[in-house]
Amino acid sequence: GPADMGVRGDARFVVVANRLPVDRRTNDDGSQGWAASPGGLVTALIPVMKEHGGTWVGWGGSADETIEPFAFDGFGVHPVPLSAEEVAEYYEGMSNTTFWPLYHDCVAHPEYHREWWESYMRVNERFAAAAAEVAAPGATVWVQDYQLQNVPELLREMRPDLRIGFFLHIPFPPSELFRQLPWRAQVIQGLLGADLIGFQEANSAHNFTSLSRMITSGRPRRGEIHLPDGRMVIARDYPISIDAQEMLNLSRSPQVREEAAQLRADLGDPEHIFLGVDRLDYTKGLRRRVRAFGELFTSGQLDPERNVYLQVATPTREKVAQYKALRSQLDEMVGRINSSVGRIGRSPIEYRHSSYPKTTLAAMYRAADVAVVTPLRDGMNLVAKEYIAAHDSDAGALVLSEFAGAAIQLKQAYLVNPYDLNGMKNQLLRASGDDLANHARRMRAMRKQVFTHDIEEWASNFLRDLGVTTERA
Ligand code: ADQ
Repeated sequence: GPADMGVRGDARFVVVANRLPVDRRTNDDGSQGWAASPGGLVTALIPVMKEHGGTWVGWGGSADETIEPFAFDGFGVHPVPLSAEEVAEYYEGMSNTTFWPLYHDCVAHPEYHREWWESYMRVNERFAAAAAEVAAPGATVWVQDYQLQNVPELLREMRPDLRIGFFLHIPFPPSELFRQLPWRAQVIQGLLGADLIGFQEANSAHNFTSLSRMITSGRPRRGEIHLPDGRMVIARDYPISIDAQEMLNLSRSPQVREEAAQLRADLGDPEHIFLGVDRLDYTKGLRRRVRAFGELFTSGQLDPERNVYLQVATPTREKVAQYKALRSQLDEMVGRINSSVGRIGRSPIEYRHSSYPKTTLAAMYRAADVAVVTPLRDGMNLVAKEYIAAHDSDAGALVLSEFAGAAIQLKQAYLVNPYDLNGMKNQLLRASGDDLANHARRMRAMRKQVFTHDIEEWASNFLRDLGVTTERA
């Protein structure tokens, strides 16, 4: 409000995200320092931060810890503290046990708790206040994702001079589901504080614009929402992507080539390697995927002597009950299948809980004959795009769920409905059995898509529409 007029930061570009773009690390001399977090969003936005004198506002990742703002690699880092109770209520609760399942078509049951919502709003206010503090007059602020949906409105109240963008990395659900949310009007209002709201898919943008009619009068057209105060908000799709060139360079490096050959040998030099790479999340369709492979191996339609299904699944959100249950269910399913179809020294399913460095991931993509990406619902799914960029051969195949945002861009994948087990089994067999000409045609088309529409294009398209020009390489 007017009380804080005149108190301004100097950042002309501000990113607000739940997490900071840096992780703690121990330097060679034993001192504590920071390193850029791996991941596409951080890689894409760091150049923009440097170019525009930016600051990143986010949580450092551990509870009850206060970190002073600092400069990192040419941009500002502005930490926001969270108490242990806020981590439980705002993050594990409202963000990951309410919004996450609700926005993924309720593939798990969302829980609604008033104290989680109150905590969510308090934390959103803290993030908004931090952004208001660091932003220069007339600066551009880009808010990221479902943990911070009320930041746009709260920030606009504090700083009406700012240009505010918001991007949702997960789907925005259809009205029949969204309307369950007891705080639905507040969330829509919160998002409408932005000038531009980006979604992964046109469908999500459409769901949001229709819902915004709860608040606005008149029928929104072409993603333009006209508010009673005369302001206009644009909602449209900006499908996210990856740094395809970086992934390809990595995959072609001698180290990764060697690691890929070693991996194939370690797996017993099978005819086909099927690969899954996921966070251990119930939206990723892991139970159904394992079941499909179990049936294929048991029936002999996939010969367990000549085929391997390699699944890496990084545990996440381990304090949330649904994730704990998923982990033990999968352990049990994989154990049961391997103990009945494998033989000593040879398991048809190789299942690992670890998180792997980028080079190992690239080696897996390079070695895999078939990548299997079968989420029940997914905003985009970057693994599908990473496989296409890294699999430097025409002889490869992608089995992809229709319910991943990526299916809109990767039309030449072997598309599946992950709820249809027989259909999925057939597509797995078809993908591995198809001839080279078919594989080549599909892989080339998808490669063209991923290399033309990379993460840099995603960021510059969004920022252009928000009124920021970036230097494109
Ligand atoms: P996620 O749900 O995390 O992202 P995804 O897009 O697949 O899903 O990204 C996962 C990333 O983690 C990939 O870059 C992958 O390489 C990496 N990863 C996964 N398992 C790993 C492992 N075992 N070891 C190392 N790395 C691993 C959310 C949305 C998605 C959306 C992205 C970006 O849910 O739909 O695509 O944000 O907007």
